[in-house]
Amino acid sequence: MSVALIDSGLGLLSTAGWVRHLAPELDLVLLMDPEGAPWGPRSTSFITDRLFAAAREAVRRDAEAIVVPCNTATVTAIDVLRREFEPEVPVIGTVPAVKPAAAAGRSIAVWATVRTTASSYQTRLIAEFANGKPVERVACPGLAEAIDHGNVAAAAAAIDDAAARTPHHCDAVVLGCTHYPLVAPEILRRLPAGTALYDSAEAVARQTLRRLPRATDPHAAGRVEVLLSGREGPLPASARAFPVGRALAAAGRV
Ligand code: DGN
Repeated sequence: MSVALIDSGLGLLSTAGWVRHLAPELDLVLLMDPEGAPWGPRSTSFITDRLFAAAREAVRRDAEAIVVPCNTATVTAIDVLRREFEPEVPVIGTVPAVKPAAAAGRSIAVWATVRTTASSYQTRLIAEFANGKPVERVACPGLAEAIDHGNVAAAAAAIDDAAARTPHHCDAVVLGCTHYPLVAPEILRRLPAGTALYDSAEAVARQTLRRLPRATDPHAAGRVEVLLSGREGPLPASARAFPVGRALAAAGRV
């Protein structure tokens, strides 16, 4: 059985890594959009069009579930995507992990793209789960692109900038862009000792497995395929800087 994961770029890796870890029998199609990335600063119609193009391609290739490991795309267009593809194909989105951070009683800052930071979706999420506690919203312009391009200096500068705008009383940073867990060690190094990071990758992977339309064959050996703006692979070289990128590349020989 095949599951499609859609993001503008490398942000999908952490969720794909979790899906593979939990269910190595699944085939994965990783759909990235280097021609349209980054999605963070784009318009609603642009993001919706790119997301739909990728989802249609995934269904054409017989994907039986569509995962959107991208907060930006989820807060922008998950409802219209669901209306188009469900119930035939389940659609699983990603939102910042405010709920578990709030449940742990933390003082929270959410780091995310400009679009996610400004979204009413995030406002509703905070209202629903933060138990009335204030949540700081810290936009991180340029960080997802720097990660996609393997630009270590630009990523470090974007992290420094976001850390400087994160109030000291926050003892949890929710990584509300799926690219950011890839540089979690660098982020932690720039935050006060004891700060906890939260992300959604494992929860989204587990939710994906719960929503699969049928049982998997536990003896199958899942393959990993890559599509870049609709064309077949390879996995971008910058992905191999991360352990999860190397593991997925080995699984798919991509
Ligand atoms: N990975 C995306 C997210 O979770 O919001 C951001 C992608 C981008 O293109 N900026």
